[in-house]
Amino acid sequence: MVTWIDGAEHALTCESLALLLDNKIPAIRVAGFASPDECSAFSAACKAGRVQYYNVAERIGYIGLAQYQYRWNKTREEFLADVPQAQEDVEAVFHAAGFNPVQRVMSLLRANWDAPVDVAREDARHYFAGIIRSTSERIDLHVDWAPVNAPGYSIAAIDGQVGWNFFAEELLSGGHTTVYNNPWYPVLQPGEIPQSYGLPRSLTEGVPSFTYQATVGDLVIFNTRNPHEVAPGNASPSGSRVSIGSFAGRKPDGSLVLWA
Ligand SMILES: O=C(O)CCC(=O)C(=O)O
Ligand SMILES: [Fe+2]
Repeated sequence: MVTWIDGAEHALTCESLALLLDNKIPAIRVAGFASPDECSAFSAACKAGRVQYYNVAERIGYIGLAQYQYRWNKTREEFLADVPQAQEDVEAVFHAAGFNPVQRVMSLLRANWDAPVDVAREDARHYFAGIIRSTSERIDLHVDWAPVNAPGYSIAAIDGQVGWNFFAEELLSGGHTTVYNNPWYPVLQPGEIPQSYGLPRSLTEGVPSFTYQATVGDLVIFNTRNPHEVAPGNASPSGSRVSIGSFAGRKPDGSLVLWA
């Protein structure tokens, strides 16, 4: 059982990123990742973009795609075929906003990692990285762990997974994220991909937790193999919690691959 060595947010360094991938610290924050002007431009561009909705009870808007939407009913081929459209949809937002948060994150990671950092690939074909989300609803308790969620994909061959999110707009209240230090080791049935969303509270009982605020302009990174959830909140009439994020997994050769 890996335990956090402290309960603090850390600055981004090569050392802190390795500690986070090994689940030894709860989170990394890059304060002031984007300026206030960039945040308002990004948020406005998101709201004007091609927003879709997940098929979960809560109304969570998104632009782009998530690999885990394909895990049960769709093939890897269908996933890869949908990547260009998703890329087009987020690039329209980046263009309207005047900046590309995914490129900025990749530059930051490259400056703080000793091995290659790139978008994940399946042979020569790229995954999609950088899903935009807009909601004031809760995001239920879940884990994101590709070795279990994405068998048969190249991203399954990782030994650590973190997720980054940049927050372009925050709620008036609520909207904080809680991460529970209880890395996921589900009991697996052969050939079955288990449910990883709406997980039981037994996974969080008596478990150390860490809560972060989705502060505008900041980038926050945490280990997504831990169960985590986002609290609902109150938005102003046209307000929302607007974020963009992806996962980063560490391959056995030490390189980092990004996907959403
Ligand atoms: O929006 C957040 O704070 C976390 C979202 C999430 O579940 C993730 O990045 O894996
Ligand atoms: Fe997540």
